[in-house]
Amino acid sequence: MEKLVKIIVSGLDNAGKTSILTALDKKYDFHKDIISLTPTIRVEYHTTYFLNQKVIFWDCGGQSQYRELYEKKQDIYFDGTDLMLFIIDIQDKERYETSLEYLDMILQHFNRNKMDVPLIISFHKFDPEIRTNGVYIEEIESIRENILKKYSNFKVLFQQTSIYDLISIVQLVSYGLSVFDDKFFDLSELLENYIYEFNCKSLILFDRNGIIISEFYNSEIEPEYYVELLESIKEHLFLLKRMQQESYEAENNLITNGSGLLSYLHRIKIGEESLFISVIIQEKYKDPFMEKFSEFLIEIRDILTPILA
Ligand SMILES: Nc1nc2c(ncn2[C@@H]2O[C@H](COP(=O)(O)OP(=O)(O)OP(=O)(O)O)[C@@H](O)[C@H]2O)c(=O)[nH]1
Ligand SMILES: [Mg+2]
Repeated sequence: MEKLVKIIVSGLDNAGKTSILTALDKKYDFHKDIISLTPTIRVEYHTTYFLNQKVIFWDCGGQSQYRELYEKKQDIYFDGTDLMLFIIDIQDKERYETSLEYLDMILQHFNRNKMDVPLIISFHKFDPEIRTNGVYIEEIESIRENILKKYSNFKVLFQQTSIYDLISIVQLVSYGLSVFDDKFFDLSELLENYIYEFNCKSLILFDRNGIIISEFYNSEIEPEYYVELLESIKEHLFLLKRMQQESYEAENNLITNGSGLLSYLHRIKIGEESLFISVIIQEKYKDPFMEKFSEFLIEIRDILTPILA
């Protein structure tokens, strides 16, 4: 039986909801499409698959007339929600209040109906150039604390995102989707063990759409590797698209870049599903890594097979 997952994406107009979903769909070359976006009229539906689950994103246009409509017809819009992504434009200071009032309207509906909906709240437009700006960091922290205090009965995760940081967008959705199955916990434990076995910088499992199923990063990533690490992961997102094409025969791809890092992408097939393992590692650890990799593949298959069955 196919499971249907309903994800509500809400937040004020101009917050960046449709941009996030467009970036997620396209993965590359999405900037052109985002420039030409117009405000969403009522609700637009985006469908994707996460492993064997069909996921429908309800992109709820945030202009005031639509917010009023959702408030009047709460059951039509919010019932059956499995997860809510709430997007706050961190650069739109004047409207933090309005944004939080909108959040409150929805959460009160969930409360009245005893709906235990997990939430992901994203501080969006946290662009690379403002990341070190103390003012934004303080604002984020204070909004976060208030939300946690006020809605302690909800399971809330926070994220900072920007369309100029594709990984942050991929992570936003990945966290959300993995709340649906406890087996993801075993997976993350396995990755944590192997990150130290391999001595690698990052170990990520992507589904065929480039959504992160599970990921682990080495706790000691030297600053000089950081930018390159993110670049290599981004390249893996493009590469896995190419590896899906008929003409791409190889099951793996190994690239050495100048600075001594190796990036390795490996496709595994389980039933009908293709999944991708991405490893970024220093060149000097390559041989022991290659020796242990087949053992890792066996273990990861053992965990994934029942999830996909
Ligand atoms: N600086 C910056 N701008 C962004 C980012 N994400 C989206 N934008 C811009 O924000 C504007 C609004 O984006 P939309 O995605 O249309 O906003 P929306 O939340 O869907 O708005 P409604 O459909 O009216 O609810 C666009 O001009 C985007 O280019 C971001 O991460 N950083
Ligand atoms: Mg929109």
